[in-house]
Amino acid sequence: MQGIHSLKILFISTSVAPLGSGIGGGVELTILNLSNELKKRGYQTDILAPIGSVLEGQNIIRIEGNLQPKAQYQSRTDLPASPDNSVLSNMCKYANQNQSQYDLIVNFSYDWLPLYLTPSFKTPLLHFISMSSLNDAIDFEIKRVASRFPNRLSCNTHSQASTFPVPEKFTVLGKGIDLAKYQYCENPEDYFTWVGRISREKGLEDAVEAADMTSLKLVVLGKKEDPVYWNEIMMKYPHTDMNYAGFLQTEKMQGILGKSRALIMTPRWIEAFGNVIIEALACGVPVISYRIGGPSEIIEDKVTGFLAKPGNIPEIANYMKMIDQIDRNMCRQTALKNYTLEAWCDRFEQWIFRSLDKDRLTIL
Ligand code: HBI
Repeated sequence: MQGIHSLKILFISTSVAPLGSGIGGGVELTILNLSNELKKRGYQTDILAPIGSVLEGQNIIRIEGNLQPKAQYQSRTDLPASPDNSVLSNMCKYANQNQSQYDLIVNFSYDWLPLYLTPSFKTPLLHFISMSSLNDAIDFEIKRVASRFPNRLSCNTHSQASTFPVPEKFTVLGKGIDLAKYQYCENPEDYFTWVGRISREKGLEDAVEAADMTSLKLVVLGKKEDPVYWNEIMMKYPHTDMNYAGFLQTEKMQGILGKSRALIMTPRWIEAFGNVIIEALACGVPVISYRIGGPSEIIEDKVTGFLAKPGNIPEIANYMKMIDQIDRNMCRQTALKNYTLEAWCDRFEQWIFRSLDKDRLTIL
């Protein structure tokens, strides 16, 4: 669907790290891919992001200030956090002061403040919610936005939406990637991969335990966001056949991921989506994960991978031994059918048009 209105959109990026650092996780790829596809359709996109952000080919407006504490490390009852000279509040202030230059603003940060400020914007402020429910104060603001501004909330999957008090108020967008960037690999080498931010909620230790049980090789890719956690795993599994390949940009990352026998994904939280799952499928790589959150909606059990009972590591290990049963070409075909950038951006456009029409109606 072509962008009929070819609007001017301001993105508010995640506020926990500069874009391109890898600590912004899936949202970095989400913003890059959406912005690229929207520009192809005639839109203009500006991206508000912390100083130090780098995102190829994008128009970034760099904002100074102290980074936001990560929501996944806070407790459910923590009050909204705001450091002094907060980069998030500086981004919100910039957006508010310059809102008349834009047709709409889309917030990608998972925080209380932009949600709370929604009514104070004349230009419609929409929210892409990047994670499952983590905090009561944020949930409350999501509920308030949902009741006053229909169609202002989107997220990745139905299982992510169902973690919030108003699941029916979310537009579920799924995800898409630029499949041309992922090379299909028919004959893998003899190793498995784990790809993600190395932090406790991503559950690397389960995949290492499964590799240890099966004596199968595991290659780990991703930012060492929590070095203490990494060292704990190294101490606990000194003899496991695993190696760390670093945090790599897409081209190099998919070169290693694509040659693996399978991606092992072992989240300890309700993964909102799991970009890396569709990146794996795009390369023909099956995925072994837990039957919870995004993986349970994306992986077709026994067709594009296997789904184990959450936390059941022996089941993960067993599936690693059975992985050759999965047809790698079927994995690639699934990515081509369900996860193209074009289809995802169509859904994003439908969401913003629905929201804008609604707003025009409320203003009229
Ligand atoms: N935490 N407070 C906060 N705000 C964010 O925008 C945020 C986060 N934690 C993780 C995160 N964003 C990104 O890794 C998302 O891709 C999940």
